Amino acid sequence: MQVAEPTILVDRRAGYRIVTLNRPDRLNAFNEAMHGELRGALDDAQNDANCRALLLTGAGRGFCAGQDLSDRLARPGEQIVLGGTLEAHYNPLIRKIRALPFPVVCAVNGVAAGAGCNVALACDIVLAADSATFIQSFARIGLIPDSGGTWILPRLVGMARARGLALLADGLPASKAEHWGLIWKVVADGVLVNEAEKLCQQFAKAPTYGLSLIKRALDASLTNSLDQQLDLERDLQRAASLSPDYAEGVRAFMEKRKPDFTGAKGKEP
Ligand code: T3D
Repeated sequence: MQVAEPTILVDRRAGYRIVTLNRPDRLNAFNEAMHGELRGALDDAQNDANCRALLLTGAGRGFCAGQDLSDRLARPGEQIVLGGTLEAHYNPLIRKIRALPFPVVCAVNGVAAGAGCNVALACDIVLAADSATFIQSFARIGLIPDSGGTWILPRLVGMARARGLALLADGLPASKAEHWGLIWKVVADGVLVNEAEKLCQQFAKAPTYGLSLIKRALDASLTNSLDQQLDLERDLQRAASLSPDYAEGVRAFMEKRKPDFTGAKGKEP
């Protein structure tokens, strides 16, 4: 009996995990198995108290080409109706990435198309190899940008560019993606994973609980009024100040040494 290749590879490192989408002959397009294995990998990372960052990347020459279209080819007389798969797979995935209580670094190693592009953009820090491209390819097959695309694009690059990307569905080279503010940084192809790992190593020693609150505050700011956001900052800053890392950060500053953060959440006094 032939054993199926895992569609997700997980590499455990000190303080972080590397999760690799592993269907390289399909440019890591999503099928049901990959959704399930990715969900499991993200849950495991969240349940591991020693995991303080996650690096998401793709095997082979692409990052992810979105939905595997070979699973969407209608037979004569059959109609493929979408909506349910977003509810079951893509929407929970995007929500999960945004809610993970540590930074998610995406290393976009090649083409990121369709939902693959929007999964990358849901991550906290997006690094891209010089040769990578970002494509909102949905309109090429009569669909709309999903996996949060219609929400994140205008927020990252403004409405004019969001409309161009979504309606024209042209590939955006990594250098232009950086210039437009779609991603954090472009790096040379050969150093991509190394650079992404350096960030994860930094995050593995960071005040993780505080970083999780930063993620929450920034996400909430996208819909909150200033008044609501000031109230939220008050509440989250209170929570941050209860963490042992805050006391350690101040102590280390006063003692002119590097802080030794545990990443832990604090307790009510
Ligand atoms: O359906 C739902 O559940 C709703 C959710 C939808 C979310 C979505 O993501 S919809 C959008 C789906 N994705 C696409 O439309 C992208 C399709 N792919 C492409 O347009 C191109 O492959 C790329 C622009 C990404 C890259 O082009 P290129 O020329 O570098 O590579 P290629 O030759 O097209 O692809 C290489 C192989 O990967 C090729 O297989 P082969 O000929 O070597 O056997 C190709 O068929 C395969 N591949 C690439 N993308 C997909 C795919 N196979 C299945 N599904 C794909 N999405």
